[in-house]
Amino acid sequence: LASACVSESDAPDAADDKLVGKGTGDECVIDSPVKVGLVLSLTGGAAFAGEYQQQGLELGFEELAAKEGVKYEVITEDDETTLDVSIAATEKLINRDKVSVLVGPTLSNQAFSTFEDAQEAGVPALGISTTAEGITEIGDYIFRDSLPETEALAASIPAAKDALGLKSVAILSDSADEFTASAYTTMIEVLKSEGIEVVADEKFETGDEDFRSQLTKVKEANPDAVVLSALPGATIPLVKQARESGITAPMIGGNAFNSPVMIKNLGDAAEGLIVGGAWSDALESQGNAEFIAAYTEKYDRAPDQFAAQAYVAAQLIDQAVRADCDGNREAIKDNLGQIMELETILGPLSIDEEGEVHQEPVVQIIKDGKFEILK
Ligand code: 1QQ
Repeated sequence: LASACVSESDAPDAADDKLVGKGTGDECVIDSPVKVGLVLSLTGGAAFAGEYQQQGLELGFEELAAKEGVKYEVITEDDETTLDVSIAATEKLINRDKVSVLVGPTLSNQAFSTFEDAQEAGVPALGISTTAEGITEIGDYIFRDSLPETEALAASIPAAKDALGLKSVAILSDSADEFTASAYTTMIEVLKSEGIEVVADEKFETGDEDFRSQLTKVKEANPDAVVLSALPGATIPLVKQARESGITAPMIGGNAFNSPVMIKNLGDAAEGLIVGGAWSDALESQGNAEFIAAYTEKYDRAPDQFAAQAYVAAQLIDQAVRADCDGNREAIKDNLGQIMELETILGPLSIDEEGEVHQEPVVQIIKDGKFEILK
């Protein structure tokens, strides 16, 4: 039985012939533009990341437009940080626009549904910020260039342990979101293997605004640090209320912390926050300085990790298209799973046949209002 709202289009690769070109690699020439569909949270709770992603992708595809031979038509949909809208946007891009490849959605929470639909329709989908465990297991059409939380936390928690001499922590986690719930499971595993005791383990739900009852328990437990699994909507009031209630312990966060939005909104309360991630402006990776300069010039603000991962997505798609000089869904799917040690602004990056990304994590700490590399 076909899924309720997404069925494979009657002529999935209607423009097949036109999307197969002559030559390979840099000499590749494809006559029709390759259609790329973006599903991003441009409004709502995850817009803190979605806006940076849109700009990173725009810059990436703009630079590709200057290269000969392959043109891209980018179609952008805002999923409003809502599951229903994300599903409908994905369906439109697949069936109406007949895109060759999807990028996004912003949140794992949406991806666990929309990637199922992409898989069923046979459309390759590239996650750029979806970090939950199990994303790429959805199927062979699903890829990501976003370092999974299992890797990021496996780097950040030991680094925090070394830097702070951690023996005990309190965990505060959002149990309603797929990404934060998944990250929670990883945190428990990593803390256990590091021999760090969990002295308080408190839950809340996406949208909660008052964390005082949980924070009272955290304060009583007197941990060496607080580990947080939350989206920014909760993180900002939560960290503020923690500091107001007299909790001074350092905080360790997940992928949602890799954002200047945290620093802007938390001010002094952001100091000392530790987070593992995929990118830093201090990373001496190939092209990073040029990327930062071009982005800052164009958008009048510095890029963040979400912009960097989005920018790399354009490069990965171009690599996959040019590999066989073929802009169709099947060719992109086959070649995205064979990216080997590509030099990117995230450092050397590979994507394996399972669609999983491999790269070095970076652990950062917020000091004097700026991200600094801890490890
Ligand atoms: C996910 C995430 C979010 C924090 C991205 C904005 O990592 O949902 O997987």
